Amino acid sequence: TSKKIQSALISVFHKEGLDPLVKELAAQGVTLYSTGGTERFIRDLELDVVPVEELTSYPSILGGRVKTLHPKVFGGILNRQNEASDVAELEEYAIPQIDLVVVDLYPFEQTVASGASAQDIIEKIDIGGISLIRAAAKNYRDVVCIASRNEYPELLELIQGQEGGTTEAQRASFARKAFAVSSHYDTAIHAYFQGLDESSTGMESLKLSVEQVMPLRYGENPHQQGVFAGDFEALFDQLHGKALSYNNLLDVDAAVCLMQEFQNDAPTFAILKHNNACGLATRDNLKQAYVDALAGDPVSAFGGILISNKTIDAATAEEIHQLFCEVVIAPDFDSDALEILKGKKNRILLKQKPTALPTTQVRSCLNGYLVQDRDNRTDMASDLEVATERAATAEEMEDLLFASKICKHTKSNTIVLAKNKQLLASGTGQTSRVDALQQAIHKAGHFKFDLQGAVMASDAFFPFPDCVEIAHNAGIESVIQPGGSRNDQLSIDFCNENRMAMVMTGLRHFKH
Ligand code: 93A
Repeated sequence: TSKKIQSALISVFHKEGLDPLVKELAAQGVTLYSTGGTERFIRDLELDVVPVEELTSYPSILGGRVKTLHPKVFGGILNRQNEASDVAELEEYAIPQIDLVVVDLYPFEQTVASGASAQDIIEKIDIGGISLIRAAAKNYRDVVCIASRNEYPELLELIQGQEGGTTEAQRASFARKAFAVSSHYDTAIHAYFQGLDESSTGMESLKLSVEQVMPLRYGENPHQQGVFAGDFEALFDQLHGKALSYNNLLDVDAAVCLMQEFQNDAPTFAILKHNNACGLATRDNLKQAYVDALAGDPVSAFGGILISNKTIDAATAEEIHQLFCEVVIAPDFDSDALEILKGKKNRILLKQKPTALPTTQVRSCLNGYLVQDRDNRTDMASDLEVATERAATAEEMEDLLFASKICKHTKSNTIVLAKNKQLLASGTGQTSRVDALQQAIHKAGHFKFDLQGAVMASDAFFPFPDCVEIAHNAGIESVIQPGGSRNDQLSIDFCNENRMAMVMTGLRHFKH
């Protein structure tokens, strides 16, 4: 059954969009209570409105910090209409029933994002508004809670509808959305304080300043709230495109770490999806590097994150423009390249500044954090130990080191296959190394790569000789791996019997 609204408390920071709703409420004879600015706004529409001070017989005090925080307000919202004692108490204390609460909170996140002073930010922590939302949403059986301007049209439609009111199911749905608002709001406040508090991570290098909380539309999925606590602008100039999402940020992080390995190399282009490289090539010119990176897996590249180690020129941009991609990162863009890439409205273009990333990494774990040094060791020719009778040729050696750099930045367990400084395929995030290899071989075959003479990189040692056997059968002739398994000799023996070259790095590169 539908319940008509007879009284409403309206307290909104942004007044835009409120007119149709309050006009309709007034037309239906709803008693409107309101706070300072909102009350003036409603009065200017020539509608009747009761100042909340009149309801509470108390002025707004402490510069507005306390205006709705009063038992007459909260009693009117929180009472249970099916509880005789509640109803009696309303009567006793002359508390009017409130059926609808409409709040638009102080813009905390926007104030943080604007780089305002700490004092201004603190003042934008809404107390009364969030309490009104929580109270009305808690009492959804009797009260409608509108905690966002986005819900105005829906409420308007309901009260204009045939029933002219709301059902309990509709009020429960508004309550759910209201708690999403309050949860998001408190998460943003928490993130802000976290940033101020060095001891929350224990690390100076991760200290975040006031400007460093970036609101996100949502977390990893639309039903998850999220913010980014970090100084994005210290690392990038965003030249174009929509706001970055949680997943974009993770991909950008993966892309930047991967490309750092190729910083001083010839033109190199990488394409990532779900934080892993699905294409990467080093060439004499950037356009060719892009074309050969794309060839690695043109299917996965759709919607991917692109990164280059050199300024993107028009010829490369023309090629990129053919692809639907989320983000393009480069140290710079030629102006004509920029014009071409701006051809897609949402495409995010990031100019990477030469600022280094922090040397420590943090992630949440159980009820705390895991903190570690970055994996900043890159396998070098001088570190390698040749394990087999046949040494890798100079060309193979280049490909082995090339593959090992990609391997280091791919989710474990991983196997990377490469040839002529092109990523042919990889197996990513598998629970067994054999699965990772099989996946890589399958993918390479799917995209018609000939694996004859290709190299294989593994992020961790081979516990059994099965991987080198499978690799050999696929045409792979040289291998780079950390070594250190008690069964290393079995893999080495197999390589020797089959003229394969194997080098050991002594460095494991798990990435989870
Ligand atoms: O400073 S508050 O936390 N103290 C309160 O008692 C209070 N009640 C409502 N802020 C409070 N509000 C907020 O005021 C609302 O959430 C809304 O954002 C704003 C509306 O103020 P006005 O109607 O004066 O523009």
